[in-house]
Amino acid sequence: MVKVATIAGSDASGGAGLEADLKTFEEYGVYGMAAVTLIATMDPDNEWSHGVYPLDESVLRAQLHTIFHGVGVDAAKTGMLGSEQAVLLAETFIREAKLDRYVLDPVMVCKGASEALHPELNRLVEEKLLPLALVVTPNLFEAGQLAGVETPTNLEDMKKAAKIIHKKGARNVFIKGGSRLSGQTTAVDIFFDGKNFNQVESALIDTKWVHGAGCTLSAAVTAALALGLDPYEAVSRAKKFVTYNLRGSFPLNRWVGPGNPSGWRKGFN
Ligand code: PXL
Repeated sequence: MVKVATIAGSDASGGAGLEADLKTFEEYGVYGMAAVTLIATMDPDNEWSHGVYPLDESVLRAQLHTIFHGVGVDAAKTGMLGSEQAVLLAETFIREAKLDRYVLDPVMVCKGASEALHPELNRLVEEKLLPLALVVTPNLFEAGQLAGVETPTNLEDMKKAAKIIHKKGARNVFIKGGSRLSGQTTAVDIFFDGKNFNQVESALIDTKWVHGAGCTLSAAVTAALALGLDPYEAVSRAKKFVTYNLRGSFPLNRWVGPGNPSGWRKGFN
């Protein structure tokens, strides 16, 4: 059985974070494990405002020991890390395992939360995790932050950011422009392997309340890499998976709607 792990936060509402990752792993037919970095809560009495509760370093270390030394992984991803210690622990375990198939989802924002999360960690993530990443999956804001440039608003700027991020050590860069790119009639993302750019286009879907799409995408890339797909194939497949995921989404309450990881097999196409 192919085994994958997510090192990420738990989203109590179930639409993002490690919950989205595990659902995605299941759909890909791989065995999923999770090391919980923090617990994210949302308050229905206060306009769904987010609370973030990091777990103790020792708790995360014990989980990573179970996963990496007790089971072993074919691929892993990191999502929301939330603390310096979590970044450093993820780095140590991934490096010591010599894990080639590592996907960095540099989660810096959350749908429904208006502010950038943990901006003080950006430098550390860039220094410690970016050089280990086989694939990094920033959205436009995260790409700007990782590259040290303004948030890209067009394809040219996305390409410039991708080149800088590649130079900083990620072997493959997938920037999600999606519906937020100006002047496009499709959702456009770009993939850069250090030599060539590929444009990945998909239908524009109204995602005003869907959250967890970024987690789902990076989880899908991780599972596909574990199954032996190359990075570009893994990303292209993941985009299709997320398109179905978004088409099958539904409202949970008046603030959020999760994607639907089983969308691809329920005919949402
Ligand atoms: O979608 C970003 C995200 C990642 N990880 C956790 C989250 C969220 C957004 O809610 O809660 C744990």
